[in-house]
Amino acid sequence: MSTNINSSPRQVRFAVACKPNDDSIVRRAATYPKHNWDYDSVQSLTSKYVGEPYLGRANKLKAEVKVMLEKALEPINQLELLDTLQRLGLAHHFVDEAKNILKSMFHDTHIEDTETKADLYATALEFRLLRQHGHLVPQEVFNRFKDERGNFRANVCSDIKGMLHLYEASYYSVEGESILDDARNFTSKHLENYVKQCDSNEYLSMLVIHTLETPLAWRVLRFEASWFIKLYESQQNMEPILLELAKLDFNMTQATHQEELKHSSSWWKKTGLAEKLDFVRAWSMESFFWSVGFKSEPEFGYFRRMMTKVIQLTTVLDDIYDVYGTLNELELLTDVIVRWDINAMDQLPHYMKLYFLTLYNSVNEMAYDFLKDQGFNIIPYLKKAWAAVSKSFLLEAKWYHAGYTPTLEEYLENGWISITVPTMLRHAYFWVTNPIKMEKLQYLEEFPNVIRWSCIIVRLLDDLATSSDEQKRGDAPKSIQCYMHDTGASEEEAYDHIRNVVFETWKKINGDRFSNPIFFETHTEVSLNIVRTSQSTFLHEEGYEVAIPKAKDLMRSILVDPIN
Ligand code: 0FV
Ligand code: MN
Ligand code: MN
Ligand code: MN
Ligand code: MN
Repeated sequence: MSTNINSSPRQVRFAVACKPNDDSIVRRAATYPKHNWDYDSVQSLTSKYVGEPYLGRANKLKAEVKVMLEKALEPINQLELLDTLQRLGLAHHFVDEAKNILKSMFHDTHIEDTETKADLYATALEFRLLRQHGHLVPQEVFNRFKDERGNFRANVCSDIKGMLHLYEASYYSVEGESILDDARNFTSKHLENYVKQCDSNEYLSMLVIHTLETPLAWRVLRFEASWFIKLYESQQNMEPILLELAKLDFNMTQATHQEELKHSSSWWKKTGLAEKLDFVRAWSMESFFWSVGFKSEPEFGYFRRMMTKVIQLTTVLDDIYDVYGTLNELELLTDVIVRWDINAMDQLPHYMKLYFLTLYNSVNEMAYDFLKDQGFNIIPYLKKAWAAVSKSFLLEAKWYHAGYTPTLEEYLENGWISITVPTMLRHAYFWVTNPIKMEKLQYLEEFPNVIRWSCIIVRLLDDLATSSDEQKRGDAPKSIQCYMHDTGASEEEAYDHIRNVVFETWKKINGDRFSNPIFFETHTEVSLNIVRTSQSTFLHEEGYEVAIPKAKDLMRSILVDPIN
């Protein structure tokens, strides 16, 4: 079959319609590792942590924790409590309390207050929590720990706990903050040395190792909880009330997730796409797991069930464009998706018909739910999301077939869409907002910076993790290759450059925290959690072979095993 990109859609359509099962077509193949979560074991998941008396007990414990927060004697005790609640996965139950405590702390402590006696640990912890909640504490609070020449003092190095918290704090930097850049370089060097000679079974060493792997600012708190609860339990001065609440809350939430997962896995099985399109990544359990990373609280079950469909359907679509489809077929599919027209479907090859009708039915059903609940037709918005992602996929396919390497800038203009995050976020708005607001919808349609930056980071992380496999299999050049082509840099330099762009883009996001009111809205939180889900789970630079076994363990701990 010819792959002339200039043929008119009508001619192409005719050619394909006449030869729906042309065996002479040479197709690429991808060897994605299999995941093997079998349907029956997913369906048989059960948990006892449902309903009373667990609910009653959890509410009682929550009330006790509120009293603890009020009664904490010193600011440092309050800060530690807030930090622990976060890591135990409980922060979302105490949002108002945290807000009030930190607000009054920000008014009390002062910037010019160089007389403060707070040590590095307390200063860094306060700095991190205040910044996280949108209070712009100046980086200069760390000048006290430097000597006249501007270097961190030698005695600081022996304070591992302080160093650890300074390192975590440095991930809240905005562009141009050199004190925090220095702090990160300085602490990471020392902490890495410390790790080489420490006892890796001790509480503090375990925290350091964990943090160097991924800082807290880049972690999904729900995923952090399963790890931290066990560590917390081993600590001498742990608070039994917190431990009990953390376990209970974790297990109750897991029970809710399990029921949703069963729905998602039934939906996927019913589509039949895994058997009919055997070249695709059938990752419905992973898709569900990612949706947990995006928003994990029990009351967002509808969000997760629908988001799973969106993720699984974009993944299949991506495989059609990157692996299986011929350019002619892809032009046809793009045309049908853009038109969102069931009548145009007959012109597609059989496998694309199966895909398109699944997509069409699934998305229209979501729109129907919304019409029923909020009386507003969102099909125009949803179909636009699918049109945009298909067009971005098609452009990459054209680049591949033409052997064309875009500039990094040209690549990213398209790549932030082809990573599929904008499609997810366009749907997400309707599932986390009730009632929706037209002005906000209009505003989000333009993709405000903080959202666009999130998409760019996920694209770059994906390229760092997957582009070497993609280039071997045959795929359009990704950011690494574009940068090498632009600048003549080596592969290693290109990886470094892209990692650095990720870092700088996070700084831009951090900057918005202090100036943009949308920062603390649920939709933006989802957007940042998409970045964190990518960062702390499936995108490993060593590729899927490393990422998948690791993710599998994490998935078990979040979705399958309760904490005893
Ligand atoms: C990326 O696939 C990937 F793993 C997908 C589609 C899932 C997205 C999930 C999240 C953002 C949480 P691949 O590397 O094939 O994508 P590209 O765009 O490089 O083809
Ligand atoms: Mn909870
Ligand atoms: Mn792909
Ligand atoms: Mn792709
Ligand atoms: Mn990729």
